[in-house]
Amino acid sequence: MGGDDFHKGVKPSAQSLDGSSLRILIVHTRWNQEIVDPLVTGAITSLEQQGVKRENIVVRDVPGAYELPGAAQKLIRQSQQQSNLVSNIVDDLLNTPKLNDEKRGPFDAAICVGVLIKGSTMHFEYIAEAVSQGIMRVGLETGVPTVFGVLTCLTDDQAMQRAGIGRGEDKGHNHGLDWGTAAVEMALLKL
Ligand code: DLZ
Repeated sequence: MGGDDFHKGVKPSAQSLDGSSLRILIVHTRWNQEIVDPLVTGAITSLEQQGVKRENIVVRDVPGAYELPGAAQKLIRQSQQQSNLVSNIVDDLLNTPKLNDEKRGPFDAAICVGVLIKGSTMHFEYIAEAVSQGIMRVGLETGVPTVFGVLTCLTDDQAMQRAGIGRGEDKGHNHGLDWGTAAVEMALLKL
């Protein structure tokens, strides 16, 4: 490990990823929004690179990271109660304008995006623990892969580097790009 051939971070999947049939949820925080925004943009960019149509990416925001698991679970459950067929019939009856390829129905994956930055109290530890456990539970309990897109950083600079907006010459790497790819890979996972 650590030699020239060491690949830091995630290696691309050997599986070919075609996200063109997928519907993806992104829930992000408004806390630390200057850092969250590029992460969300990164996630959307990589979803689109894997073929997900922009109209099938639903983006919602919540106040802070603590709210991410509850919001993701609520929106996923709502989507699981929507049927493509019924929504289409209702849309037709109400004459609701609809984008061409827009899908309805259950989300195939979700991405929770937030940035926790350690302060001088224990708040960070409590929120980070609750949010990471909460997001894991959402995925397992709903059966919808839910990506942990939450940075847990000790400084602003660490967070900015991981959003690709570092202050120095090296802007770092936007982890949102990896989260979009992870969502598509997990949504398409099968035997
Ligand atoms: C309260 C709080 C603090 C101190 N720090 C952050 C943070 O760094 N990132 C974040 O997303 N949210 C933070 N919050 C807000 C909590 O996540 C939550 O929104 C409030 O405690 C209300 O439940």
